[in-house]
Amino acid sequence: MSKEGLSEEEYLEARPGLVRPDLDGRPVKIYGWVHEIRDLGSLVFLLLRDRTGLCQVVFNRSKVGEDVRRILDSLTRESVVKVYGVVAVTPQARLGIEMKGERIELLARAAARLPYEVTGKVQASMTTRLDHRILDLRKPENTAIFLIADTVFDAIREYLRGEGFTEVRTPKIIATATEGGAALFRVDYFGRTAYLAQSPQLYKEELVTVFERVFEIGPFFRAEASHTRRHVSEFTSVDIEAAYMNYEDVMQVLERLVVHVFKRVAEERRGELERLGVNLRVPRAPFPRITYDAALKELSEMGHAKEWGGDLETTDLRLLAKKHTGFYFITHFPTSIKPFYIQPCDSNPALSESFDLMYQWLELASGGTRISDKSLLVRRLEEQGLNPESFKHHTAVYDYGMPVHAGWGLGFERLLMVITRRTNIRDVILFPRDRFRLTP
Ligand code: AMO
Repeated sequence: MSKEGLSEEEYLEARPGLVRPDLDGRPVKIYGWVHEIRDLGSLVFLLLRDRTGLCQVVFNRSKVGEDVRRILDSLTRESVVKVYGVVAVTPQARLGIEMKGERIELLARAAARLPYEVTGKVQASMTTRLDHRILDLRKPENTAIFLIADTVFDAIREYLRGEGFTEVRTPKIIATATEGGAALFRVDYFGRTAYLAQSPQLYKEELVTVFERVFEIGPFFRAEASHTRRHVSEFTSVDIEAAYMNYEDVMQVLERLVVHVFKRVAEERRGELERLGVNLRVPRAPFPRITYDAALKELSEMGHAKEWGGDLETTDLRLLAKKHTGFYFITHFPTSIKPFYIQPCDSNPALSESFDLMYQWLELASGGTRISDKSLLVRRLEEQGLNPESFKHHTAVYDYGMPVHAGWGLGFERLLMVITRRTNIRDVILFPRDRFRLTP
């Protein structure tokens, strides 16, 4: 049956990835980018793409008008078109379904020669991919990563709000370092030296004296000299801080949050996970916990004895990951390798009420109970060679009623790497910034 002559309203508005068998026989109209063109002379196959996925449209040259043929003859990949046609379940087609094209409108023409192959038929290096990131992001599997990210953001907010946390924004231009001075970016701030914030640490602690439970999802900056697959200069941190909680309480918030995020992604992003070839298994809380001391013992049993007191290096973590294949916590790090604000254990002040959340060998988060006693905080600043005077605005808050509190910072992109099974953090950042990359 020819559908020619149908009015605009008679075509159902559809999306390329949502042209499904239930629409069989229906006249539909879709917008999309031209992903591929296969011209067989009498038949022209277009693959149209938008964020929902791909749809094949087949035009029979002998059955369409001269205006349609003219557009098809000069069509370029990545042009934006609107296509009208009838859905047909077609078992022999790659996607099992296609549209029999009737009309096409050219909405935006793309250049005939593009600097990058969106179909992914040509393997591209990470450098080439990032140089042409907008085109790279159009690859269906890359689009899928960021659709999943959108759900992760939403699930994090939903979970934390449900637990009584208030979302806050803290300054990104600051006067003093919180996580150690080496990794700071300097900014010329009207003739004074300022820095880009590495973490909302001190602000989030201060804010528990107002809101009790706060969280922030925001960009933070680290002048990382090391060029690795898990470090960038600008990353997104999910931070929480809660009054009347200790490290164990906030570890529970963290593991439940991770489970909630995985559940929502598994439920709502099935198509995107499929595009990525990921079979997402929702982890179960509680996650295993091992102490720093136990980790050293495990390492020693693996023939890799380590002196007590040093940080766990990548080689150590890779060894631990042989045994710890999912999420797990490492707790009670030596106080000396933790930031000044972390609470030493009462029973043994050489150890601290601290933890890292790990996935295999990747560190995802760190946190702990914070010092809530002013004199101890000042002493810890001094012990770490920091000048308490530079922190006077912060330490003053401890004179205004500072409850016990705890919190953590979770690397959003690292969590996204685990969910999407990407091994390079640059894959999960729209426009990554690292030591060698400032554009695009
Ligand atoms: P930390 O410095 O461990 O802790 O950072 C917290 C988490 O942020 C992520 N992260 C990074 N991700 C990508 N690139 C980087 N350069 C980078 N640096 C850190 C990691 C890391 O586990 N204030 C404390 C948190 C707290 O105690 O609340 C802090 O910033 O996933």
